[in-house]
Amino acid sequence: MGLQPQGGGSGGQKAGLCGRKMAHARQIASRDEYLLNGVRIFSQVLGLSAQKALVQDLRDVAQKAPFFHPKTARGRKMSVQMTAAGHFGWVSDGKGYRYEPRHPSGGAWPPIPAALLALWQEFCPNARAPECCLINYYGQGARMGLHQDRDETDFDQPVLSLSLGDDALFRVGGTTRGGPTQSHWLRSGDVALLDGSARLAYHGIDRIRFGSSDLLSRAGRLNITLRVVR
Ligand code: MD3
Ligand code: FE
Repeated sequence: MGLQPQGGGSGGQKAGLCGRKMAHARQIASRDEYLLNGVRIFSQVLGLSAQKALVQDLRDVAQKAPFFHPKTARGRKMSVQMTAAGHFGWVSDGKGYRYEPRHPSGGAWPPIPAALLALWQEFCPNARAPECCLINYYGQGARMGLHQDRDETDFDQPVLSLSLGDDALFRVGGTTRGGPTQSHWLRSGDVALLDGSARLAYHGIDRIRFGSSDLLSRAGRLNITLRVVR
């Protein structure tokens, strides 16, 4: 699979909700690659059986390291639930945002599932090994506001994202707040690669089409991000 943008296709504006103009991602290959403000999206990388196997791996992770609701900087509960695998997980509590070698309950995080390490090898062959596999769960009404990921040390290392379960409206802007954004529906099995200048792009999840997929036993969406954090 070619990882370089392949050109072609033209940008377009479509009327979004409330008649507002919504900028859509530019399709950069015949069918399966999109570019949103430098974020590359590879659609349908994982087939159904690979997705099902991964969901089981993630269930095993969540059994050892249960999901929790992190707190926002203002001390409110985030709507997204999180857990992690690998040497570090991301935690957010009264002491702020940071990567920690232990789950809030005190135990080490479980190892990163092998299938995810293989995906990292395929998409990020020149990067260091991932040290964190962050797992986000979006239930009904959960969303994630526009933010940058800056708690890692080396922004030259990529972040790889995998979507599982319900469709999600993903939004990407530039590296400063308030600029134009582009949106794209992520589906189960899609991969997003965040590297280069896009590594520090503002991004978020506006909404979930709750119940759109039956991959998970309860409706909702899982997003997996693999990260180098030190
Ligand atoms: C663009 N997660 O965990 S994944 C996050 O779908 C996060 O759960 C969203 O934003 C989710 O921090 C979006 C795609 C993603 C992940 C990391 C990025 C896009 C990114 C880092 C830099 C730029
Ligand atoms: Fe993020």
